[in-house]
Amino acid sequence: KFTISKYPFARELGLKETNLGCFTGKRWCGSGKKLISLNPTTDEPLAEVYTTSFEEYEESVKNMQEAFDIWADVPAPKRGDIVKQLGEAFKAKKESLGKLISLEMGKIYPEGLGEVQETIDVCDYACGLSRMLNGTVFPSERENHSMFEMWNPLGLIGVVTAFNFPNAVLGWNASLALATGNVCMWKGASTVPLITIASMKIMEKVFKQNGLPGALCTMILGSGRTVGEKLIRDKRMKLISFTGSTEIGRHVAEVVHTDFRSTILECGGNNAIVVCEDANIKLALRAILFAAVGTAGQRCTTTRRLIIHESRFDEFVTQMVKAYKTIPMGNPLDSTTLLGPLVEKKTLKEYSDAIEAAKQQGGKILYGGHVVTSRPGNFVEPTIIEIPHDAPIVHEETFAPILYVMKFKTIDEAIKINNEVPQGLSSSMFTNDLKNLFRWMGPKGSDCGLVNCNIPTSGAEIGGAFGGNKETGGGRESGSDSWKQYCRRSTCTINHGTKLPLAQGIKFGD
Ligand code: UN1
Repeated sequence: KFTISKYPFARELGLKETNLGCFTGKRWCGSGKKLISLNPTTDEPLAEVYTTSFEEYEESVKNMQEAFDIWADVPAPKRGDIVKQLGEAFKAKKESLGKLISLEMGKIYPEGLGEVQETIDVCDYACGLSRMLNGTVFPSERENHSMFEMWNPLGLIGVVTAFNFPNAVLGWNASLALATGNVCMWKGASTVPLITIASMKIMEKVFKQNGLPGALCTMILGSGRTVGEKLIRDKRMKLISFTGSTEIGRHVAEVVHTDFRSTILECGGNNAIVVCEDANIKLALRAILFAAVGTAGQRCTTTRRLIIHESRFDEFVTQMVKAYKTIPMGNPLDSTTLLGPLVEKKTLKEYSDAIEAAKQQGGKILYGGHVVTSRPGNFVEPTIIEIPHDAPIVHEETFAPILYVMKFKTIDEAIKINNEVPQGLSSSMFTNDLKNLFRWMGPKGSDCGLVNCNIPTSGAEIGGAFGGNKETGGGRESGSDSWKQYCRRSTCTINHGTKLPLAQGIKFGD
């Protein structure tokens, strides 16, 4: 009754009709509840997966402790070389994994490939970084004293990823965590267990080939508050990196911060594009199509609000509606498709509820607004709604291709609208005017973690720090100095003299 075996790429990735959903570092098992992976395009069951039990969780943590003992002593550049090999292993499976992502999650194949490329790139980045985990040397105010900073690994780290980037977000976290000397436990989303298992198998092989413990990265699966809750509550996990809803992110923050452990939170976004009077409309249109419709509106970075200068509004919106009419919807594995399905059935209701709320709050549907019932799968029409900027629904994140459009008169008004939502992930302004641009990027500008100009809100590169402010959670992943979050910082002061001068010149019993 399961269809997974008919896909050669899934067989190549070692997937079967029945799969084990726990890798303890030493063995594959799964004596927890059974999950069924569904094809979001056809509703067909792809395969069954046995999730992780509490005993298997415990066994995995023990193996991680042993693995950390070995791994922390491996010189950083050697760790970097292993991470580089992970990147190469993902590269070798890029096409098959890209297809699997498309099949199980529903994003179109070019985006599936792009996601694996993100993992490959960040592994490369982390390898380079492994020779640059530099601490600073400070001049000591005391004679014959040296002072510097060291960055040591935290130890065991929990990484909880979402369905929408089932491979890349693991890539961002595992690459940096491993390069800095940590070991990870990965919990993938329960809607995409096959991608999680396939990715874990790729990494397992690299560890094995290098004679390293498999528990450098373990993997658990579970739905509801089962092993995931155990993971976030586990004091042995020094850092929890969580990607998902603001609601669960808040719970993670409460649990983890109570123990003074750390978090990297990447929660909801409510990203806006501001189209200025002088904007290059052609460019803006293309960017918005990618960012609002791409991944069926299921990126944290998806454009959800469009703030257009009143003088360009009618012209721009007319062109948008025209473009929306031509978006090919269908099987994400077909090369002509641009809009695939939503990940699961329950999101269809979230989509229609949001449309209903928008209508009640003064929204006018300019395009779309319906769940597609003429075919199986979780398809919805890409939707444009003209609505006041302060309608409550506009301030919520609905994980679907719904774009709210609104007008502005002055740049400061546009920035105010951009900043008035509780989330703060990504933002972009289309302008060629330096005055607008520097206002946008300056102290009174966009309050988001990603502040762009003339590009989409989505599709960030791995080299910069990725993450957002306010209810987005404040964490930063991937590039820049994000690696520091996976380390404990030690300020080290050494007296290499024979006297004991005290700081601030204090005399104490001299
Ligand atoms: C996410 O949606 O959780 O910037 C991650 C982007 C991608 C990553 C998105 N590079 O859209």
